[in-house]
Amino acid sequence: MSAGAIDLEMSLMDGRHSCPKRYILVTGVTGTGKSTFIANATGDLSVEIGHELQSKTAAIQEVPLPEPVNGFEVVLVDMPGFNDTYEGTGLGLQLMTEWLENAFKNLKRLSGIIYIHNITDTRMLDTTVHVIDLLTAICGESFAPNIMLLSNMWSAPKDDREIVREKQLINKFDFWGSLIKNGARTSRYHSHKPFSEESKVEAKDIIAKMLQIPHNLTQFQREIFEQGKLPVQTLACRTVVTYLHNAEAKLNKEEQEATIKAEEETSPSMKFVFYKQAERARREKEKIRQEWTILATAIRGIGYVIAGLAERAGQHLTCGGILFLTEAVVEWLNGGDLEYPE
Ligand SMILES: Nc1nc2c(ncn2[C@@H]2O[C@H](COP(=O)(O)OP(=O)(O)OP(=O)(O)O)[C@@H](O)[C@H]2O)c(=O)[nH]1
Ligand SMILES: [Mg+2]
Repeated sequence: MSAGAIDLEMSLMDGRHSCPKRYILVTGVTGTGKSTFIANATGDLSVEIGHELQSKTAAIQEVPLPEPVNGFEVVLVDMPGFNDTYEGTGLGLQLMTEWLENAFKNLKRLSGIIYIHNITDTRMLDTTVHVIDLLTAICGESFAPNIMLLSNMWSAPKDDREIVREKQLINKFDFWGSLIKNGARTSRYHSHKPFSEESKVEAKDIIAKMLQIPHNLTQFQREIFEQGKLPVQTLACRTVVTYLHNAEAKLNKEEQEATIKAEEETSPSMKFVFYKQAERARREKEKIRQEWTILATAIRGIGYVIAGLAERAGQHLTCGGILFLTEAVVEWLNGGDLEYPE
């Protein structure tokens, strides 16, 4: 943004604020240290930090920094973490997209998104890859320079395996590679001592780097407000729908295979093991159904699409179970033959 634009923005202020305001979203998989980063940066002791396995932040919280950074008043937005499984995917999408819609309407200027990754994680889970896909879908290519991929929880003394992992994150296209190719930046956060001066200075340096880039609109905001799409028609929603659909198809296969093995097995102990596997797949599928319910009620337009498709196909579609229904939704979202229900 030009100096003139900043001057204009400042002249429009209501006097309560002495400098322009910028928002920075902090997101990532649950438990990676989003709230800790925000608490360290702001010194706000009321930010809830989780020390148990369960996700801690359940709602979005906006936390202002006590003093300006590089001439900007900064508000950090604590996002609930995406879970290690598909649980919470619908809610995560709902909260983030609702915040982005409201931000656009209320002229909240988004400087960028900090995506936190725990460098001690030894494996990239499907969910972690999905969260990056979703972030990419929400942001789009033109917002990539506003993304900071931040690794934290670095060991002291240095552990070479973490450096190797960082290289993989950067180089693999499915991980951070494609975002970096489009201009996303990376940084490390070492903060070993929560609320120490050192961790505060480090967090502020990262925030200052975010503020060097002009504020921007995400792809989701452009799709809704510039292209007039419904949330259900956005790339973000399509990404989640396809993810849930694929996860459900995989579990269906697992359940069927385990059931067949259990029936064919002669050893009672192995029979038991296979029945347990089938049971686990059924329970996981139940969680996906709950995510569908959340999406159907939360994402404007999706309930309408599902109801319309079900009505057009009549009993046939609904009798086949949710998988068949989601196949129809996925096909519709991906521009298949099915037309938008009348
Ligand atoms: N060693 C180390 N521990 C950290 C760091 N950041 C966070 N933690 C610990 O990680 C745990 C989870 O931290 P939170 O900040 O609550 O994580 P979150 O990402 O906000 O979690 P959700 O809100 O559940 O998504 C806490 O026990 C923190 O003390 C870090 O940089 N280094
Ligand atoms: Mg949190």
